[in-house]
Amino acid sequence: MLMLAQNSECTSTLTVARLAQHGGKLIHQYRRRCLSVQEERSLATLRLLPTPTLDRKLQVCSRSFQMLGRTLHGSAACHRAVVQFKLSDIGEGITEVTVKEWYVKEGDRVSQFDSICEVQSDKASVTITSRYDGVVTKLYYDTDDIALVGKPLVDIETESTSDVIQEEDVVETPAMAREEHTHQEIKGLKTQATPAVRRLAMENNIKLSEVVGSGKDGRILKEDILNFLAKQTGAILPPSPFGEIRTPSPAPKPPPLAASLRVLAGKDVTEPLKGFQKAMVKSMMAALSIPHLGLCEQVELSRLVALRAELRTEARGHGLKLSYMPFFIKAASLCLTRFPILNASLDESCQNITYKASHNIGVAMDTSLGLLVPTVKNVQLLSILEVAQELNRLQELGAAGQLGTADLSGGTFSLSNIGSIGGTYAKPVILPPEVAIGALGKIQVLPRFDVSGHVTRAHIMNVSWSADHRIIDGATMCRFSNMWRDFLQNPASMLLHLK
Ligand code: CAO
Repeated sequence: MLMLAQNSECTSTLTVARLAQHGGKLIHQYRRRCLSVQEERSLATLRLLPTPTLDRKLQVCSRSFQMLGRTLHGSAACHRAVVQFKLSDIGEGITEVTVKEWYVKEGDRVSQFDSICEVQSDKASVTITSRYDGVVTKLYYDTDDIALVGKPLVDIETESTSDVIQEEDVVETPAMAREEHTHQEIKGLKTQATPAVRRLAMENNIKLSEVVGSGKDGRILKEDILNFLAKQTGAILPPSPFGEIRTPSPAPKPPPLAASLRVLAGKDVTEPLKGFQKAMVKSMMAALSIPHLGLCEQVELSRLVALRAELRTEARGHGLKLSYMPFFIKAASLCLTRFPILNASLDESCQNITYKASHNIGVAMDTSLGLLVPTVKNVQLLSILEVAQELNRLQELGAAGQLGTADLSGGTFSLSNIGSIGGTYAKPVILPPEVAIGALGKIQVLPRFDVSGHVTRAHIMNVSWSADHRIIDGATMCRFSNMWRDFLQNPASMLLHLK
């Protein structure tokens, strides 16, 4: 009771307007809940029932109330400041991005980790999230504008304490987010939360491992702590005032209909190259400087077709789609172990070759944003099922237009399965700094002679290899191709080499 009285005193120092704005409803509900626990306690005492549970509830309730009082009191005391939220360095030499979509408008409230906008660099699509609680007062760009790294993106009028204001602006991709926030190892699991959220949890004796994070990648937010407390006390929290702009996952982007419609209407349309198109220009111009060696081969995949049919049900049991790609990728990795020069890079002055230890196999992917090449990392360490799992993940991200820089960089060798769309032959272009790539055509049922000279049905796929002829000769490419073909024609033989 004494604690409640102190807290009531504390809240009375807040102005009515502030209360309305910052959670008067919340306080009211907590107060009501705490009082009802108190009433429950009195009733229990009257009925001579044991009260330890109620006492605990009351303690927890008081703690939450104290915490709320502190938070709101702090808010009342702090001054408002406008923070210019700048677009930070995304890395990889990126200096500008295209603003694809705003998730906020001027006047919207944001809290930490709310998505502000989606931008597209020439390497990846990146979600920018807020590090501040406050109100967005200015957007510096319109959709489709080019935003410059280091320049202001939005202004946010903050209502937080000064230690938050001093924090650096943040640009976040799913992968970078993991580095940006502090981690806590708990029984092999990592919990993600900002120091402020951790402090809140600590002050209320809450173990982060017991809280389910509702932020991106399971990150624990301030609200999760409040909800956790509410569950302990039985209080009902009001809906988040920031709920309407919480982390929207961008829907697959429709094709740019406007331009094509205008073309259909008989008008020429000229528009600037942006994002991934720009990146394609850059990497393909760089590829032009590579003398390409080409080699084509036919692969008889009847055994693989039968094997996949057998294994896909089991993969489905693991919640995975098992296509042919994981076999193609794993076979390529086994061959790269034998032919490391195909998993290498040549420096710009053509003086040094670097043989890469990791087999990071890029997979050309037809995504909602166009052609991208995410990489399955360290294939040499993965089982076929693990490759399938990673490919499934990348495909899901690709379909949602959410592939980040980490998934799109670091490739050491590539495969392009144009056959999944229906192409029979292709002439793949090497993606520098890689030195080789394979294009896979569609698997067709065609007549072939068996060993006794009888015509049989066979599943045939064309594969076309391109290699950097400055460092790779035709014989090496051909031996690699033979080995890859043999693994897939007799997939059981891969077993002997799997670790
Ligand atoms: N021949 C016949 N069928 C094929 C096939 C092929 N070469 N490749 C895939 N398939 C089948 C799959 O087995 C799957 O069938 P089921 O539903 O029966 O399993 C179906 O086609 C769809 O496969 P998928 O495309 O979802 O998955 P995947 O692992 O085979 O391919 C990916 C993944 C990312 C390579 C593919 O989706 C893709 O984007 N391909 C286009 C690549 C591209 O654009 N290349 C050009 C680059 S240069 O501009």
